[in-house]
This record gives sequence, C-alpha cells and structure tokens, in this order.
Amino acid sequence: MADSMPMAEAALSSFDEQQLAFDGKYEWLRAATGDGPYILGEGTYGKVYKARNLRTGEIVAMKQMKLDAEEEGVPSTAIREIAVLKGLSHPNVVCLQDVFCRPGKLILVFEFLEQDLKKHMRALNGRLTPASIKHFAYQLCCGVEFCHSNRIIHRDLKPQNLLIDNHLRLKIADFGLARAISIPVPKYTHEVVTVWYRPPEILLGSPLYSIPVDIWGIGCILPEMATGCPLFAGDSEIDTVFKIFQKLGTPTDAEWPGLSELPDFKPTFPKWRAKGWENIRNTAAQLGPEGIALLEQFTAYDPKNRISARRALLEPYFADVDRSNLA
Ligand code: Z3R
Repeated sequence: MADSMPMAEAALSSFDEQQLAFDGKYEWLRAATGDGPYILGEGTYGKVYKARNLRTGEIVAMKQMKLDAEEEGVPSTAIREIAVLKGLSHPNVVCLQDVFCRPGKLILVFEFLEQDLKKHMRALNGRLTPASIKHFAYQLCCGVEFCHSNRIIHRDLKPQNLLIDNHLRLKIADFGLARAISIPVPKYTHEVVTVWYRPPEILLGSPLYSIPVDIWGIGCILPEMATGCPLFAGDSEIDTVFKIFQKLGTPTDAEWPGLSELPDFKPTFPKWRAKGWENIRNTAAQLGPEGIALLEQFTAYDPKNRISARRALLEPYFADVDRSNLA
C-alpha cells in the first residue's frame, strides 16, 4: 500500500512515474540512414536529439545531459537557473518548452528550428549576401539584448548555437546554460570545446568577466558571416590569442588598462600591428564602412569599451534593416 511504502521506494516509484509520463509524451525520431537516433548536434553539455511531442505533433530538439553520477540529484542552482530560462520568451531566443530531471540526468526540450548558422553558411559555400548578414546580425543583437536585459549571459555564442528557420529567422540556443550547468564533464562528450569565439580577457585568464564576453562573440560571428571563414581559428588558447593579436594588433596597457596584470599576459608576447579590416578577406566589401565601424566596437580590446547590444541596435549599420518581417 502506498501509505506504508518505505521512503526510498516511494521516491523511486515517483521518479519512475515521471519517467513514464515523460516517455509517453515524446517520441524519439530515427536517423534517415541506419536505425540510430536522429542527432541534431553534439555540444558542450551533451547531445541534442530530434523528437516529436506526441500530444501536439510538434517536432522538438531534446538536449540530454548526463550529470555527474556522484552528485546527488540535479543541483538546486541549476534548477533555479533553468526555471528562469523557462520563463523567458523572445522571438530571437530558442524557447525552452519542457524540462525533465532525475538523478544523474537532465533533459531540456526546446522548440525545433531547421538548421544552425554553421550548416546554413556551409550550404551557401560561405557566400551570404550583405543584406542577409545584416539581417542575421540584427536578430542576434536583439536576442542578446533581451537576455542581457534579464541579466543572463550566454558565454558560448558561436554559429552552432544560432539556429535558423525556413523563413531565415534567427534564434539563439543555450542562453544561460553556462551558469545553470557548471563545468561540462569531459568524459561525457567527445566534442572539443571551441575557443575561437572566446574574448581576450578570458583567454588571458581574467577571473572576472561579464556581458561584454557575448559582444566579443558577436564581433567574431559577424566577420565570419561576411567571409565564410572563422576569424580566430586557433588550435589552443594561446594560438587563438596570437590569431587575435595578428589581426587586431597586439594590445597595449594604454588601450586596455590592466592588460599587463592579467594572469596569462606575458610582456614577451610578439607585437603585431593591426591589419585593418580592409585587409581581412572581403569583410569591408560585405559589411561596408558602417558595418566595419560597428565591428570595431564589438571587438574593442578593453571590455569596458565594447559596445552594448542595446546601443549596437541603434548604430547606422542597422538603420535600413527591414523590421517588418522580424518577430
Ligand atoms: C536547442 C539547443 C541546441 C540545439 C537546438 C535546440 N537545435 C539544434 S542544436 C539544431 C541543430 C541543427 S537543426 C537544430 S543542425 O542540423 O543544423 N546541426
């Protein structure tokens, strides 16, 4: 009888009931080739599967995360952060529709979009038009502005985290997960964590970083859309730092006060001169002078001098964006 069931057993059956209810709600889709599950992507926190909500028929993206088995349940901080994310709604942020958790396991159910920006750029051989680059950049700034105004930082903006639907609407995935789920456990993912979109303050070991980290990410994604090539594709943290310095020039304490006190800064770093955006592939032709002026503010070395997403939206580069088919 339920009222005489020992506590541990009662808890177990409650978990099993929740698992059964969740399993009855969704159907995992199979890959077109072979009989494995349909994997949309493998990211920092785990795999993303394509599934169907059996009640609504809607396709969803299920992010399944394995948590450290030694930890008891899902940490309360993660639950609080995820509750905040579930309450967020913006046309340029992927909607978190459902959450399922049990000890050692966390599944987040998101709205489904057809492809990510990396795949979209590849499909076009890296040749996006100036108008579509601007349209995507505008939507990216809108989504980032919304999250920053809710005090949520992404920390891992990259083309794989930007999803595009068939109407070329862009939505940001994984906002807020960095704070909700602390360190990804390397044994659970074979994916190499990319450092290409990391800002110099993090690469140089700053223990304090904030909202400007996402602005640097926008500053890497915008020229990547323009040229079809990642801007700072280093194979390690220091290689990425040097790739940044080679293009933007080695920074000085004058333009970035406190630079030489950062833990991983070395006065022996080579001193490169800034190349100028006009000498970096076809960036200038694709973005025009107003785009370059904005790009310079996205990639300011001193995080304090980096433009905010809110101010970026008011920049001349975006003055002619067609806002009628947004949102
Ligand atoms: C939420 C979180 C991560 C992802 C979501 C939703 N959707 C993803 S990744 C996705 C990836 C593709 S399509 C949808 S892909 O086929 O372009 N890699």
